[in-house]
Amino acid sequence: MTDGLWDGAARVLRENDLGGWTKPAPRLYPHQWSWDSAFHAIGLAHLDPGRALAELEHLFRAQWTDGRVPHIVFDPHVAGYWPGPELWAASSVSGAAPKDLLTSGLIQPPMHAIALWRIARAAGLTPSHAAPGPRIPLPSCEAPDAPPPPPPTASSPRGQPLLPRLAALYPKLVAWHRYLAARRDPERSGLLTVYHPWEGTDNTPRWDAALDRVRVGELPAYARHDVAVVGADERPSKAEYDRYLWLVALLRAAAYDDAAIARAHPFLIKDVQLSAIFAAASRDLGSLAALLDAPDEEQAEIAGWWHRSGQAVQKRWDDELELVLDLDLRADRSVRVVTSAGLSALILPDLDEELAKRLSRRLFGKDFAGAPGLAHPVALSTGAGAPEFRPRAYWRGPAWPVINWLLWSGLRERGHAEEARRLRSANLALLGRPGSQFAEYFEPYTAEPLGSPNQSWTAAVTLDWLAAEGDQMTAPAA
Ligand code: 9WN
Repeated sequence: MTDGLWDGAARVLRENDLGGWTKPAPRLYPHQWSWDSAFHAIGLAHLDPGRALAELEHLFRAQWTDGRVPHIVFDPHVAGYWPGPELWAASSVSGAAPKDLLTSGLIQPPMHAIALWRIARAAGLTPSHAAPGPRIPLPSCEAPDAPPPPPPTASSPRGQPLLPRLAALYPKLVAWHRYLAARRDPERSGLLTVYHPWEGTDNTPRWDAALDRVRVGELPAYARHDVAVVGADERPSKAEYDRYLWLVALLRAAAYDDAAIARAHPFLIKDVQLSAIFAAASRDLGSLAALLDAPDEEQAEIAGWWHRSGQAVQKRWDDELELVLDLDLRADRSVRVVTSAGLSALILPDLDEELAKRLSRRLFGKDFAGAPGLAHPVALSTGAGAPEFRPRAYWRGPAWPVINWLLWSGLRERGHAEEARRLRSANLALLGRPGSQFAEYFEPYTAEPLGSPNQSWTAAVTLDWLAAEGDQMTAPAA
């Protein structure tokens, strides 16, 4: 069964491979998405570290000169996808967007350094391996405005040794984290701000109250691609979609300028999950910096990011809900909604052990993996007891394997081995059921696969779970 699951997951990544990058899903998502690609790289690292690196190289070719990594890099060969590049008009409104590539103007969580560090480890580029070798000169860490390198071909750069390629990517990651630390946190609070639901877990109820306050202006008529591919009951409503589009119109009118957005945008939320991922990714960026012998000041700057965000996320702890909570800047109010984002502090590198234990109990408690009646004890995206809970609706209840992977990685890294084993086993049992099809998300009581089948990041985390050592799988449910 394990071999079949491994082969199936590898096949999904192969079939969604477009030659150096991977589309998230065969029909629903035909372009390159930012945090998806980082997860793809985590899975691909087990199959071919060079190909995993190519995934990130392709994405970072579309990095803006201000350091931001766009949440979508559009494939110009795809017709009929909406909303496409014309909605964003990125390069016509912003001088920071690349001129030769089509991108969105939003971001997604910075999983990339986590992926790159895992590639380095999978390729055997550990510090002990790197230390005796020649010092790799680091390119400048300024935001990149040099012309992009040529696309990969059979012999170049994928055939090249990995360390120089990793060294070439590293400064782009530093520029990306610098963008996040400065522009997405002008207050230097350690908490990063999102401007739009599409900057991570789209339709989560965490955004409901802030979206309710958005007054939608004149919008051109539109026909959605998503509801032509997936059932409308699983996707955002028309009222929500109108608000998404209106927020894009405002961001476009602000030319995606962070200072202008901070002054006037109606949707500004300090996102704990984004900030926790930033902290964990900055720790891994620090490991890469040490591997590459980056200057001391830069290593200190990187360490400062993960300490600051790690502390800030822990301060968002709410004793009553036993979760960390987002902060709605416009309403000056905590977002008191029970979702898996509230558990994301589990991935913080310097999480207080007492808090870790409480979060772990919460994860396995009645709102999440311990909810009565679940087909498999996996973490739900929205708490089963929350008024917003809807077991079939996108981020409003279904179980998402990638989010489970994130929580699992946190448990594992802090040495909560038994809990990590339980979560991994439950997820692999769900993914190993006949007909699971590496779905984007799952109805948690029936295990019905929902969203897109053959979702690349689901396949990628399956590979990583299967490759994880020291754990025994339980048999899949009949
Ligand atoms: C919009 C690709 C992306 C993920 C997001 C997920 C969903 C897109 C959509 O799919 O978002 O960006 O059309 O709903 O919410 O996390 O990156 O898999």
